[in-house]
Amino acid sequence: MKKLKLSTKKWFGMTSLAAVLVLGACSSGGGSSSNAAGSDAPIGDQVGHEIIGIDPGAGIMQATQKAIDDYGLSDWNVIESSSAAMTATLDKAIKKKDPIIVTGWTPHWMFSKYDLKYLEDPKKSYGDAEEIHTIARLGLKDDQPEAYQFLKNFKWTEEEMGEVMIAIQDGKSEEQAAADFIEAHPDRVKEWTDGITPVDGNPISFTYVAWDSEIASFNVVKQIMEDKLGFKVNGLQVEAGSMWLGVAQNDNDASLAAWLPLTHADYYSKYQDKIEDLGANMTGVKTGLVVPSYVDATSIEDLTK
Ligand code: PBE
Repeated sequence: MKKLKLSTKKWFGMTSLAAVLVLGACSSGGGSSSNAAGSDAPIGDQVGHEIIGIDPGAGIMQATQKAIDDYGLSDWNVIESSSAAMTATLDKAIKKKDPIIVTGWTPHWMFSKYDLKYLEDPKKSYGDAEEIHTIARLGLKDDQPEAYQFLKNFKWTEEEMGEVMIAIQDGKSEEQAAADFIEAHPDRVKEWTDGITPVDGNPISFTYVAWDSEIASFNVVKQIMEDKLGFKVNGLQVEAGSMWLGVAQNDNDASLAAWLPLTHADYYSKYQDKIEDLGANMTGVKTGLVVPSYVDATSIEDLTK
């Protein structure tokens, strides 16, 4: 039994070695994180000219296309994936100390789990002072003034969101992480709910995308609105386009995940007359290209080398 296992392992080992040799012989650069080019090779060769992206609807994917144009990186590819797949790929690369470039943003737990840095962006392809806004459907103010008032009041910080994100990343359920946050911050919850008369089970629906930051904000707001204000909250996890469209079409009441002015500029210009912008729920947020700090590159300009 033991012997059989060993020989199976050996066989697989040989197969993958053969695959590597074949790949090495016939490809001139591919292989996202193999570092076959050696650590003194240009960063583009080290990572096979690949940037690990997230879901195609995310604004950061459009900003990355813009960076490719702005910095003349036409030989680079942005790999579509998802928030979860991107962080899994990053984790794997870091365990092997392989070079890797991902699309990243703050707030995000990955900055507390790993030693990472943003590549400088002198051409500002990723914008400047970015904020996360709450948007609501037209008419929410009149139909559900209590919900409207709470959403107007809800503003938090990167550190606060970080507590929730990190707890989820460490294995807590989304609900438990939100409940713990609420218990730990009674004064904040009171500020946001102050003077609002609780309702009797009014339904309210949010759209959000499965980005780690937005999973955190939705769960905290859901739980405060249900436990302190008597709402019945529904959350629709959708693609970025549908997140905006649902609110613009009046199918859903609000979203906490509008990154402005740059990241969701296209969605904003398309839907601005059909939604109400309730203002920032968080300021000082950021998007860009992110690498482990052991990667030599310091600026997006270095990717042209
Ligand atoms: N993000 C996180 C989103 C907004 C929230 C930066 C990945 C994006 O649209 O790119």
